[in-house]
Amino acid sequence: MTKPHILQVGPYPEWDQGPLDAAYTVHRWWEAADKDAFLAEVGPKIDAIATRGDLGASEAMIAACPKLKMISVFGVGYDSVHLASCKARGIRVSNTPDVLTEDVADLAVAMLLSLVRKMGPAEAWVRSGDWAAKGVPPLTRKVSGTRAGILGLGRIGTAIARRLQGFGMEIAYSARGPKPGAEGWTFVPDAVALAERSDHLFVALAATAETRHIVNARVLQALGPDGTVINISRAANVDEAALLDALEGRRIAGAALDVFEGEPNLNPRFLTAPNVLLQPHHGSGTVDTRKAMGKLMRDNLSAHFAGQPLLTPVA
Ligand code: 8YV
Repeated sequence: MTKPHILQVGPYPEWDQGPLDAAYTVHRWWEAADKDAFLAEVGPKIDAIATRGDLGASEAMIAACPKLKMISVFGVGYDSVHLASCKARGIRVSNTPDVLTEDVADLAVAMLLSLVRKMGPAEAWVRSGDWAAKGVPPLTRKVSGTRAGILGLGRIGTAIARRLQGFGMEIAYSARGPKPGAEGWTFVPDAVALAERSDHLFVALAATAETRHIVNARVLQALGPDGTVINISRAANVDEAALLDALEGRRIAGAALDVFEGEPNLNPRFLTAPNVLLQPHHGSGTVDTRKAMGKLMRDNLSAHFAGQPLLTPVA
């Protein structure tokens, strides 16, 4: 029996690559020197696409694969998959939710603490000899007992809120509507009102056309000079130019970011902006979680080719 043809958009860890190569004829798009020519050659053979949350599958890529029936995303975010094309052609799409929720929420809280308690500058203070030469570093700000605003109370937003309760923080959130099970947390209808009542604003939204730049100049002004932004979702949810202006103008206290427009090539202004914590989109980046994501990505592919329902369908 011939093996199905898979278009693989980006590299996976070896523990995933081996099983994929064993089960499918894998065409490695990211290794192609001329990607258009590569797609023109292999596209007609492709039965499924294996991609990642950060890479997706463009409209052109999908159009180049007339036999395509399924896209399996290694990641919870599928905003980079051209869903309109998938819906128009009945192409099934899966992602890898739940298995990464805890890791992403853990990193969001770690980023908050590191940013506000200035752990990066404090380590530089030790390493540079300033501790011996100048004494204790500048004082920072307390995190426990402050006010958290969660933009998007989905799986990850909820996990962040539960962690922050342990710090005695007052939790408010903005979503399409009040969430069942969020008793004790305050629902706030829009981002500006949420920012007005928050010290630390967590961006935990799925990226959609409606959420694009939801964190804008007005939200940042409402957050104020003692406020911070923590983004572990997608860069598209934040107006980066407005954020950089607010950081450089010290109109907010700081930002902790795991995602960037154009990543991994971020806006160079971030490299010199004051009080910004930069992380390389590794919210889900632990061995345990990436193994679970890879297995779920592969299990969705297997279910598809076995004619079974997808384990975690999005479309
Ligand atoms: C990506 C993510 O999958 O889950 C997501 O949507 O953004 C990440 O976990 C990451 O790009 C892995 O390569």
